[in-house]
Amino acid sequence: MTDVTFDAHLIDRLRSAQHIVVLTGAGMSAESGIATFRQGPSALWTNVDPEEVATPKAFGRDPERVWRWHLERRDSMAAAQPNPGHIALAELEQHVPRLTLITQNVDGLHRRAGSHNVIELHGNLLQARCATEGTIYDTWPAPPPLPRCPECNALLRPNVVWFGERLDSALLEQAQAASFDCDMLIAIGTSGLVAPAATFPMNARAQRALLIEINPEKTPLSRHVRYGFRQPVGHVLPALVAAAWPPSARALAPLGSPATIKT
Ligand code: BV8
Repeated sequence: MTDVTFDAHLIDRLRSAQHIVVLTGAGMSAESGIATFRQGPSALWTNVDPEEVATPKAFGRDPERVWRWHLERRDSMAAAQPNPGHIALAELEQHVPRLTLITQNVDGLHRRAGSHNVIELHGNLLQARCATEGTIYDTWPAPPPLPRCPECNALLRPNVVWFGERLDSALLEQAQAASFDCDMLIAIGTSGLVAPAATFPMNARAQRALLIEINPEKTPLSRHVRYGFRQPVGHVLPALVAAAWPPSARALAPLGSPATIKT
């Protein structure tokens, strides 16, 4: 992988940012061994139709199949570890006055890496929710064949947002407000195809925030960003944070000096 270089303007903007929004998608967790949705032979939607496993209708039609598909992903997420990209984001949060991390991912890895201000826009697959009362459970009885709510005996469902389902309105409002307020938005590991998450970078652009994308592939967002890094997040983000806030006790290089990190 080639060295990553960052120009002085980007480093200055990062160091002086007052509110950074970070939007992450499945690519953020790819280096933790968790499958993405749309890219390559192991991509989830290459091997199953989302209409069969990721909609309320699918759950009504065949809850056992929906649970089997989700439990397989949940087990891989529970076994996964945060990667250097997750860890760099947690470090970035410590350096800036305010960082809002909006994730489409349901693997819980941002919080496990130490990020605090995390909006889990599409829920958390390590939790289950009562399909009737909405009570959320961090643990639940193994599906015998289907897990049921200990309170009301209704079916439990994975605590994620399926296609065609509304997002939690409070989380959505929080994410939208952040995207209109930030002075920088970094989109990481998302194909930018799913609404309403895909609208946040455009909100940021509308109020002249600096747009950055970290994704080995181009996306519909790519033509709008000021800086596009076509490499894996685990390679780019730790280098970017180290370039802006060198880990040694050395005094920070004077503002305006370029930084190249050998990685
Ligand atoms: C709603 C559940 C309204 C959790 C998910 C027609 C046009 C436009 C919109 C629609 C439409 N028809 C329907 C809609 C709305 C629909 C939608 O947007 N559909 C799309 C597909 C067209 N949206 C919804 O249904 C949402 N709800 O709108 O409700 C409503 C109003 C009133 C009443 C009722 C309803 C709900 C959307 C949430 C769906 N749930 N997941 C889970 O199980 O995971 S979506 C799923 O795909 C993910 O959660 C994620 O959000 C989404 C996008 O995937 P990405 O995260 O971007 O992942 P992907 O694989 O696509 O891309 C990965 C990227 O990473 C790639 O670019 C790759 O290059 C890159 N990468 C790989 N490795 C790395 C890397 N990058 C960096 N480093 C690496 N190492």
